[in-house]
Amino acid sequence: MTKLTFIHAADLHLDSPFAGMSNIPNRIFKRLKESTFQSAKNMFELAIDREVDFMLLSGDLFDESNRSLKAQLFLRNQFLQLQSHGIEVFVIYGNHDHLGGEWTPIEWPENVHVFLSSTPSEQAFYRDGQLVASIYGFSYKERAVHENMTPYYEKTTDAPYHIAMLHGTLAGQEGHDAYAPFQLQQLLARDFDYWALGHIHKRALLHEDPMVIYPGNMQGRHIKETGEKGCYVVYLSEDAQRAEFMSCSDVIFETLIIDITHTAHMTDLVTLVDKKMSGLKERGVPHFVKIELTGDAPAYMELTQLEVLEELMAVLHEQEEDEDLFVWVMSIDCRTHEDAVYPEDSFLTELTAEIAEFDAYDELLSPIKRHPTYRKAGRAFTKEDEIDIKEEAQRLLAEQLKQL
Ligand SMILES: [Mn+2]
Repeated sequence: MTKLTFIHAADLHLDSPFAGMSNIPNRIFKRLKESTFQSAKNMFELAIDREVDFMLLSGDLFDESNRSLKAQLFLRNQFLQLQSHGIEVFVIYGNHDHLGGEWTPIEWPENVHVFLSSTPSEQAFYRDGQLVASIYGFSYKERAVHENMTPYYEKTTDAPYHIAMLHGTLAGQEGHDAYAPFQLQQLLARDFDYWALGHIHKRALLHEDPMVIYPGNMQGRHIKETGEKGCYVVYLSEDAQRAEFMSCSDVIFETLIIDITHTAHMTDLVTLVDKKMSGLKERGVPHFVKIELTGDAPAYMELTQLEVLEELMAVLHEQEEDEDLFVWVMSIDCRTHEDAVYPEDSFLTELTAEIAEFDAYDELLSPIKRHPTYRKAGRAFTKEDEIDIKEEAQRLLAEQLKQL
């Protein structure tokens, strides 16, 4: 049986606006704004480098359903590059780039195969005139697809390999819109050779034989999407299967947890923070970091006003002059000794429960939603946003309680 080599990626979210981060200086923001393109470029170069047979893009190639022209032209150019190297591309669209959106379409080159059906259909991959793989997939015809689509995946050819593409949610994943939900066992029961998933932004190898993989997104876009992001290079043969993760991130988000128990002065703390930041720089990739100071609060900290941390942040920002390699601090939080200082545990428990139950976002946001600025520039909150907001509220309330 022949061998197959391909790249599996998803959730490129090209041309993400990074709207919430536009307060950072222009030279830094520019790098961030281009990062969804650069990370994708890194992947396309990898495909050519590894001489893969084809590439699978499992949905959310575009961030917005109106698909910016910039993003489309970028992809077209990249696809043309692949074409000149004889590499084919198979594409499904997800909830972000669903087919119900309005955009000015451009033509894809002939090596690009898009699944436009709203239930899985088959497209063939030939090598030297021989059918080598059947690839199956569907695209979202509107933003929300709530149906479990796994029963519709059927092997319809006698190809040596059958590969399924699916943009959807593994049942029980918190914080993601539960589109096209499925259970792992349901996928396995379809008896495919590989499941190329998309939608969940954290990469995960759900199963090894056959491989079922979420590659995660290509580029972290906020502080919750930490670490290296990228794609998988997959090798299939009759008796072996292997998937290799390759980082493609152009910038990396990271949380730096720094234990300050043994610092005696503010200068020790600054030295410690500097050391951690230099460590990140050694990776050779720009970073955006959130710093959390933990441990037992040293004596000098008790006299330290929180504004000093703001000042420290400003000092750290001034050090970052190189726009090709920087560590940009987004926040410094002091979390020393946190759980010991809640005044009344039972009260806090009740408060936490109350927050967890809250779901009246629509009601709360309706005055804002009527505002013309929001209508022009705002976007709907996702489940993920709602969880973030809750967590932040919880943290702020706990901090307030500490001061009582
Ligand atoms: Mn998605």
